[in-house]
Parts: sequence; structure tokens; C-alpha cells
Amino acid sequence: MGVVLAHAEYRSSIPTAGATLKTAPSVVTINFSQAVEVRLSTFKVYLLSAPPETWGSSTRLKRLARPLVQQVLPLRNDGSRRVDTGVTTTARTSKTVTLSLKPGLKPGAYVVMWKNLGVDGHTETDFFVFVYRPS
Ligand SMILES: [Cu+2]
Repeated sequence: MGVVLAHAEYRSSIPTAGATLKTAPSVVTINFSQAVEVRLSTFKVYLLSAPPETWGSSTRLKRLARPLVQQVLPLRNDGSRRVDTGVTTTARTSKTVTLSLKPGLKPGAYVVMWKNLGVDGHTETDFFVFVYRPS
């Protein structure tokens, strides 16, 4: 393509970054610009402590999410605090990674975060937020 892509960057996801959903998702799928080493990467979903008046502003949600990501992404044994139950992608390397979510999500803003290891050997830390707001 003539364009140098830095690492395994976010390309797209389901739910989409910034999406507001009326029904709770049961999985999250992230597509990256290059394959990642699935087992050597970390993926987590957390509920974001964000008041409902912020749910319409992805700028405010991102600002609230950033310190949470820095705090919890390195944690181990945080399964009880996480909203996901882990990666279901079984391939060793994949451009697409899927996580299962715990059932019974409550309305709120959710942060999907990762530190991935691309097949080029570089790591990338990033996140996105989606909102579950049943009407
Ligand atoms: Cu790279």
C-alpha cells in the first residue's frame, strides 16, 4: 500500500467504538491492522464509572476511560471486576479477536482495552468505549 502501519492498530470492532446499543452485547470483536499473538496479548472489558449525562459524549467518555485503562490493564486475577470472561479466539495469531461478555450487563459505558503484541513484535495499547442504554 505504500503506507507504513504502526503495529497492530485498531481498525474496526463490533460493537463499533463510540456506539450506543439498545441491547446488551454478548461478545466484543476487534479487528486489527495486522495479526496479533492472541495468547501473548491482554484484552479486557470493564464497566466505566461514568454518569449518564456523559454517555452521549465519546470525548468525555474517553477522558474518563484513560486513567481506568492505565490502572487496570496491568492487573492480574481481576476476573471478578471484569465484564468479559476472556478471549474465545483460538488461533495463535489473528487479525480478529473476540471476547465473551458476562450475561446481564447493566446499562452503562463499557471500556474495551488491550495491550496487544503484533506479529511484527511490537506492542500497542489502546481502548474504545461503547454505551449500553436500553430505551
Ligand atoms: Cu509495529
